[in-house]
Amino acid sequence: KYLDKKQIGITCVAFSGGQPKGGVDLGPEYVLKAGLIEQLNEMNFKTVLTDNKIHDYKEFFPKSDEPIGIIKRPRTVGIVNKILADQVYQHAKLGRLALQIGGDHSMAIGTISGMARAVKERLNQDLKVIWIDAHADINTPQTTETGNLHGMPVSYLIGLTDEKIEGLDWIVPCLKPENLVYIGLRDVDKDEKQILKKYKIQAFSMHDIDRYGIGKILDMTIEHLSKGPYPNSPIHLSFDIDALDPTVAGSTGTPVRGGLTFREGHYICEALHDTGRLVGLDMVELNPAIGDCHEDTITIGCSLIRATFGESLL
Ligand code: Z70
Ligand code: MN
Ligand code: MN
Ligand code: MN
Repeated sequence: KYLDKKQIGITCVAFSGGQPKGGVDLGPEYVLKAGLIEQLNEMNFKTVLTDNKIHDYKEFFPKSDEPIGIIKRPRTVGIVNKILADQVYQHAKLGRLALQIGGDHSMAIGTISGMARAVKERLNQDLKVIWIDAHADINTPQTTETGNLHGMPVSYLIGLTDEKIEGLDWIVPCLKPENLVYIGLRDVDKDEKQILKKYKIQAFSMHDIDRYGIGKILDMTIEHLSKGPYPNSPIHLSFDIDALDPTVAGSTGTPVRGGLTFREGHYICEALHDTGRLVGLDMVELNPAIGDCHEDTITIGCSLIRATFGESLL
């Protein structure tokens, strides 16, 4: 009965401009082809697909986009995320859950900006974010070694840089360091480690998961995000599929050994569903052009999405 009323606004972000590898823009197409919308409808969700299509945002791309310093495609990544923020905001302000399928992780600049804006407007509360990833994606334009913006979205969301870069200058910091928790980290750059320490960001590495087990890690995560004046404030889950072990989901641009198992990944989604606080989900970095197991990776992406929206095991 409760699920009857639930609507999911789905935005398909066929975008790869935040990193150099082709194929991550095919993620949404493959996820839809695998039957995700039918599966969500089967769970009694009404689904609304943004602009009724898989969006490549190419009509908004600038004619030229030379690097600025080391930063690659700043204007393209900037404009796509500006549009995406509005799309997510439109769903969220109507009370829909927001699901974004990627696409590279630079898209979280838009998804979280849009969701945070809606939560501020509707509830006057700050959005909380759980970031599942092998990487911290918190480089600044000053610390990045690659210039790839999918390694920097968190620094833009928190507002770690004052430098105004053309295309990215619209971004309004919307995430407080204390409202962010990482799970799954194992490939963090040296400067990123300094940033995590400096801002006292709650980060659970694979080592922590080995030590405490995923159950306790989720207890600690939810406890951390229940501090402050609004213990029940909305949570956005940004899930980079490379958090999973490459033997589980290898079709992704930057696989890193020693990741989450199938069950650990699903447990995270199930436990967050059980909080009743989830408002948004990004499922990103699915790259069907990489590896020989893209069907598994896509199937697991769909399964993680269903788990997040409450598919029960019993
Ligand atoms: C590195 C960078 C990254 C994903 C690679 C890697 C970041 N820290 N993120 N793959 N998904 O380029 O900043
Ligand atoms: Mn990522
Ligand atoms: Mn990653
Ligand atoms: Mn590195």
